[in-house]
Amino acid sequence: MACYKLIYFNVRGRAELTRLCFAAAGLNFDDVRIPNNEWATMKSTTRFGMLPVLEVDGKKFSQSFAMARYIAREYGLYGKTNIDMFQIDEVVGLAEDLRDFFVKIYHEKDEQKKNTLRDKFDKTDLPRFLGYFEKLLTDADSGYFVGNKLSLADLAVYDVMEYPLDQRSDILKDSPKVKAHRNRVGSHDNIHNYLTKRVKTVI
Ligand SMILES: N[C@@H](CCC(=O)N[C@@H](CS)C(=O)NCC(=O)O)C(=O)O
Repeated sequence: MACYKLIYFNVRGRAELTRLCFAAAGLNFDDVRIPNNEWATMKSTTRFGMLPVLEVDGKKFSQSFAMARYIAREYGLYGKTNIDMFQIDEVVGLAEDLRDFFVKIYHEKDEQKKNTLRDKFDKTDLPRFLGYFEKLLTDADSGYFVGNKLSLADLAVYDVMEYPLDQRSDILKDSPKVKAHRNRVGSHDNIHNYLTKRVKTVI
């Protein structure tokens, strides 16, 4: 078994999907969280000046989706066929499209623009994507996005819904399949175990 060290800031952000892959696979990994005030001195020591960095047996890798996919492939979370992988990537991409909307809101400094974006997110963007997720789960008809077992796709949707749900806990009231899916993923033994111990952060 390889030795894994995942280095990121003390947020879910771009590292959480990989953390969830480790959790789902029941793997131990060194979850290193760099305090913001240490980053300036550390930045130049990383290959691309960014986090997350994943060390596999001491060898360093970058790019959050490359690492999540690597772990997913290693531990059976990436389907069986190329078409499964295609579908998984499609869902992961969709989840990231949704994330782009709220990341923009999170970073907006102008309060008025922030409120306008938030309103659009609540009334248009989020319902639109929940509709897509609902339809995908209906078509898959297995309780999972692709095939009949947990994959990177399920973890990506679980992860992307965290921030919107923290903002408003009732957003899944008209999305029964997404809600049931969320409960299914969250009650997966290894994931449940990880979530109960996870450090609580805003993003
Ligand atoms: N495409 C990269 C983007 C990484 C990235 O933007 N990391 C940000 C944190 S989310 C970062 O390191 N920011 C600090 C900096 O650029 O100095 C990935 O997905 O890993």
